[in-house]
Amino acid sequence: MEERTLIILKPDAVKRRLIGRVLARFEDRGLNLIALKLFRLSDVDAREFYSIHADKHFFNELIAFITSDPVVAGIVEGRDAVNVVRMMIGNTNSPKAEPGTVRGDFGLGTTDNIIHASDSPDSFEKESKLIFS
Ligand code: FUP
Repeated sequence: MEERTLIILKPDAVKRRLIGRVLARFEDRGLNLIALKLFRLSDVDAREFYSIHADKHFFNELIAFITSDPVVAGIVEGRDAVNVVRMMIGNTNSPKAEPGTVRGDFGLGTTDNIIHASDSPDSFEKESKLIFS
């Protein structure tokens, strides 16, 4: 099924100059980038974006990290895009991510794990409204 999903290349990916290499993986996989922007996430938007994690012990660290430097947000379209992209990015905790996944090849930690991707079509709808409104 043709689907869309949202990706965010986090500040660690941008700082380490990995934008092109990470985006190329999705293009190589036959997915299409239909929107792309480089910007700095505001504190307010970051808190809204991660509001589901507001009561978690790592929330403040996560907000500080994601707002620390620019990010690149994109919308990726293709067959089963939500699941395909989630499989391609790998485990949240980079040291546990399989080699061949984005986090398994480039990620250093759990907060600094290179990339976000929507975990469901519903999440995509909410996230893309916030990021690309
Ligand atoms: P994911 O969907 O793989 O991005 O992971 P989660 O929704 O479980 O986590 C959301 C964000 O919280 C991830 F970017 C990683 C971050 N996180 C931490 O910073 N510390 C933790 O202990 C767990 C998650």
